[in-house]
Amino acid sequence: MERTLVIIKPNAVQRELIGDIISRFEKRGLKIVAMKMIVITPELAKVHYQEHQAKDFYQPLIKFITSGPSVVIILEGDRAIEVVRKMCGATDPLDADPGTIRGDYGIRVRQNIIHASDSLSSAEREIALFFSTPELIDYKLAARPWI
Ligand code: IDP
Ligand code: MG
Repeated sequence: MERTLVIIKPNAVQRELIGDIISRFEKRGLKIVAMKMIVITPELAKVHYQEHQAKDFYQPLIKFITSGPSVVIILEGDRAIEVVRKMCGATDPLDADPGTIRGDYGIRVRQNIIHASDSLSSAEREIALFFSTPELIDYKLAARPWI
């Protein structure tokens, strides 16, 4: 069972898409292990997006991701990292297939609605960055065997 980190970005919160996005993950059979609303600090954003430090979109990206509340979620499920990335769609919403989150709600690459971890190592790094161990909730979902 894998875990992945999702961030519902500030523009999706402002557009009142939180419920819709979370609903997609619940319906798919992914389990919410942790969830909170936070305003991401510039310090945290810089570490989270450190791989993009040299890119021309880095500074505007940091400004955007810290511009208002985000919702940060840990999802758990079989091959959760790949499943959630597929549900998000391509990085540029213009390339994202209809039916994906970015393909349905996004139009601009910076404001592409959602972040999802792209590998096992990123997921582990990002989960540790945004959550402390006691924030991860250990519980059973009754419908699990039916997923
Ligand atoms: P990902 O979110 O699909 O993993 P990355 O390449 O890791 O895509 O880029 C991180 C984030 O940086 C994207 O989600 C998007 O918000 C932003 N971004 C990526 N490429 C561009 C660009 O060319 N212009 C502006 N923003 C970009
Ligand atoms: Mg990425």
